[in-house]
Amino acid sequence: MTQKTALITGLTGQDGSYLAELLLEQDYKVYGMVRRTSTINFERINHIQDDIEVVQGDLLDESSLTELLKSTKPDEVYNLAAQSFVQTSFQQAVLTGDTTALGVTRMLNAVRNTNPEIRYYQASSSEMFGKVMEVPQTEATPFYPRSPYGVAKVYGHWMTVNYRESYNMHASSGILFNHESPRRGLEFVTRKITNHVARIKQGLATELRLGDLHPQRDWGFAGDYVRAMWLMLQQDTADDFVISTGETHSVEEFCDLAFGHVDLAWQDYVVQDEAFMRPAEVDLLIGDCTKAKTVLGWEPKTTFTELVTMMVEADMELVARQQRNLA
Ligand code: NDP
Ligand code: GDR
Repeated sequence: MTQKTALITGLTGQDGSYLAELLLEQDYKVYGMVRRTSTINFERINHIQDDIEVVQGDLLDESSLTELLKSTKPDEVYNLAAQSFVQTSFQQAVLTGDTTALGVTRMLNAVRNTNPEIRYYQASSSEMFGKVMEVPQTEATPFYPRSPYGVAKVYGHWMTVNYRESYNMHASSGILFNHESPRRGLEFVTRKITNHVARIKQGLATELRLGDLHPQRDWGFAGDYVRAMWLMLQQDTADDFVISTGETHSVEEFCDLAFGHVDLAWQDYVVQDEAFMRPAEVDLLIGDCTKAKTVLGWEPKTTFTELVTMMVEADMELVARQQRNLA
């Protein structure tokens, strides 16, 4: 069998690193696109850097994408790159639109103009459901985004559907609910909590400042979710799939479990801070992934408790290691 080639955008992000690992396990030739930065930011991919080929490109520059597709000749493109932080999207709405929305069109154009046979994965999001129109959310639930990020993702989703229908491209959209891991960025609420739990437990911090504790999210493990991305591109027909756990928990519940894991009470440390409140909030997300279970044979493996425990323990180790290195 000939070796398959994949191009991942957003390689340096949480999902890019897990997806690259999965594709290497499947014996793919993996190219990972990174944008030019003044300092190299390969923390999440250091351990696999020798096995993948890092190539330069930027979602803001279509010709860079076209050139990359010509030189790497992928069978599959996973478009994970985005301005992905919801809070920042309120302050940088235009940049978020340019990257997270128009970036999708640039990549779809590059695929179409280079080799329309390439299978394409678009990283869509449960944030598109926003002010939810039904509970739980499925592929048929209407969208009602609540942030510039959510609006940008709706655009990217529909462009993916449109290129599939207009040009017969194998373009799939994965509507992924929140997925976390020890590699999650420190500004996202789960990692912010687990990292502070570790720092508080080890005497390096005394409080954790958070915004609204009531929002509920359907939180899964990123390592489980990248498998769903890959499965979508192995189907004969491209389609859209909700990927979720079917369980929802509040930010407060996450705090309770994370602090409780190291025998602390969150109420003693969490301080509410207006600075982390959003102009419009997404109060409740819970996904129904029946279609993915039926068609892809995918289901999540990691439970909520396992996820929180894994993240707290990883941060406990990380903080201890950082302290040893400083000593
Ligand atoms: P991260 O924020 O961890 O990673 C985003 C990646 O995009 C980084 O590699 C970043 O590079 C890259 N990037 C940003 N702007 C550009 C640009 N202009 N050109 C090229 N690369 C760029 O996100 P995740 O890994 O968590 O998420 C992956 C994708 O899935 C995103 O599209 C996100 O919106 C979406 N998503 C995520 C969910 C989640 O819960 N994690 C849920 C649903 C959807 P750099 O390192 O240089 O900043
Ligand atoms: P989200 O993730 O917006 O769902 O987007 P995030 O972890 O940022 O927020 C989750 C919920 O927690 C509330 N919250 C706080 N959030 C942050 N970041 N910091 C805080 O201090 C804080 N306090 C309370 C938020 O208001 C929100 O309700 C993530 C991203 O990965 C998107 O890219 C992805 O598409 C969606 O998940 C699905």
